[in-house]
Amino acid sequence: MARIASEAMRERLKVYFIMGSTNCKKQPLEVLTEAIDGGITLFQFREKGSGALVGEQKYEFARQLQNICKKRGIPFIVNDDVELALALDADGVHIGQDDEDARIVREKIGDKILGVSAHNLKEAQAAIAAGADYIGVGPIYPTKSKEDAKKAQGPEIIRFLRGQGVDIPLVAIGGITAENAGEVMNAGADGVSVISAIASAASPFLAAKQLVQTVFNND
Ligand code: 3NM
Repeated sequence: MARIASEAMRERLKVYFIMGSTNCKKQPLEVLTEAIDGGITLFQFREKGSGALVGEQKYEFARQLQNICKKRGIPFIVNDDVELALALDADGVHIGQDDEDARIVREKIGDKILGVSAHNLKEAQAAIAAGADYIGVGPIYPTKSKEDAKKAQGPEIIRFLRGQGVDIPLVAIGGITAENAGEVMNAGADGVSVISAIASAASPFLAAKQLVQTVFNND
């Protein structure tokens, strides 16, 4: 299998849902199913925070989520845990700046999708050089979903990176909702990624659908 083409990656990033067991109000498998029904284009399994599953339980939970994604044709990305991604033969891995070096992860995962979080131009350029397929840029707005989140930078960070010639597929993250997704897209993002806007919604289906409508209308 070859590396994902840039244009296909941009399409997949449009509405990127991220979730783990600690983020959900309802049964997580139901939340993911509703999000897919609502039109999400990519999924990331991110099992973090207090009460997060570990070991065999984490593996089993990931496998169940992956099965749902497989049935519905949604690529399944694993946050941080390269060994889990390889064990499950996931579609890709997403790593942050504090995780394993992106070059080493690229070597380990071959042609699978590699996403890297970047917060400034230097990190974005390093991620590109290391072989990232996309970068995640954030936090755009204040977020409660990440314990060690940095200061919110606003959509301007995306406009700045694009202005500096960063043309890799780029997804924005942090505090994004259906209300502010339009301005994030207008700033030059290929898509938005969200945890709470979908995982904490009373109706993950409706929440995903609203995001999809906003993002595709602002494309
Ligand atoms: N990474 P919500 S912000 C997982 O800035 C994550 O890199 C961020 O959750 C970064 O959509 C974030 O609920 C949390 O704000 C996003």
